[in-house]
Amino acid sequence: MNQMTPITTTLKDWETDQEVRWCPGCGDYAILKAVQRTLPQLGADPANTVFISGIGCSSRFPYYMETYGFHTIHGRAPAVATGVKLANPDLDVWLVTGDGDGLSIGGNHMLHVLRRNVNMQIMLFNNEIYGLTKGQASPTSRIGTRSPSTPVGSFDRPVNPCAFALGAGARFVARGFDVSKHLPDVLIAAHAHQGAAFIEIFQNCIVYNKDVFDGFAAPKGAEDKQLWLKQGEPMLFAGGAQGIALDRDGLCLKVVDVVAKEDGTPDWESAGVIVHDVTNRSIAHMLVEMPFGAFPMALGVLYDDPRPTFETAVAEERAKSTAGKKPDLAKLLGSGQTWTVNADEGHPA
Ligand SMILES: Cc1ncc(C[n+]2csc(CCOP(=O)(O)OP(=O)(O)O)c2C)c(N)n1
Ligand code: SF4
Ligand SMILES: [Mg+2]
Repeated sequence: MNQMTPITTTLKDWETDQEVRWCPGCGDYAILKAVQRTLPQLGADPANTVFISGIGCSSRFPYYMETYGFHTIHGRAPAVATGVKLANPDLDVWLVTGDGDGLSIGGNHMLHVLRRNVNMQIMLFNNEIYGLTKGQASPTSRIGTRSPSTPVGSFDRPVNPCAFALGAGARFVARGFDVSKHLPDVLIAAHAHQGAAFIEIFQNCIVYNKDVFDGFAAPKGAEDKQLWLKQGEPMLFAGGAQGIALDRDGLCLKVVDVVAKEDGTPDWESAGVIVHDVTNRSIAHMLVEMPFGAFPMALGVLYDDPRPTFETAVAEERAKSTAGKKPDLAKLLGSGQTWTVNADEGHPA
């Protein structure tokens, strides 16, 4: 995020008159609404906000936000967004990408925006498929996914977006899903973070990969399947009947049962349940790798530990290298290997 003077807007101020081209029932609609609901809470100013995307259904997002936007080229949103942020560090930059755009053709660009720690919010809509091009398997498609490009089922190992982000050096990693009521809180935390804030948003592609996240996203039984992490709070789920503890011998996480105290509150301390510390990078690595099924899905802010941003370092470097010097364009152009073309003698051989 940037330092803004908060202004008052409503959800309506962020809506456009553009015809929305997503399929009816697509999870992208819910994410769009969550963002339009969150920006007024942040005091965001449309005149100072820009959404930058690549190519894909998800990347149509900037058209539907009543603010500045740039629908760039496939996989290159991180490069363009880096340029925008460097040109005007006061802009509040949001990057929108998909699992194909951000982790297939744009994987390399994603790596660099994260390791450089350019100050922006990065929303990766993960539907585990290439939606726009009619449902080919993507780098996040799970093994066995049948698609036009994998007719007998995908057999290459999928990438875990949050593990990728941590591995690339991201200092903020979070997860949410399209229809979750907690998504605005995740976006607010991302915006508060100074630096590249990576948010994986599970998104239902109702046409080409329907309901693949139902295992944890379906309302029925959600309490048992979702672990919403909160700074300073024990990692409890299933209504407090289960929690996440550290297996100190195996150096890994484990699910433990939690018994209730006499007053009905969960006795999580006795069960060894861990308290969430967003600055603990080792635990963050374990949380993003927790296999869903044996574990609940870890959601919310998994990791948040800021470091100096790229644009601050660039500005400092510029100030240092130009300190005490007066810019002189003519001198610069006349320096080094230069020669004079004499009209009488013609062009030098
Ligand atoms: C250079 C280039 N290669 C390939 C394409 C075709 N293409 C467009 S979108 C896309 C994949 C998008 O997938 P994803 O980022 O997951 O977005 P979704 O549609 O699922 O939201 C591909 C391969 C392209 N537009 N440009
Ligand atoms: S193809 Fe899938 S991701 Fe694209 S708009 Fe339709 S439902 Fe949404
Ligand atoms: Mg996709």
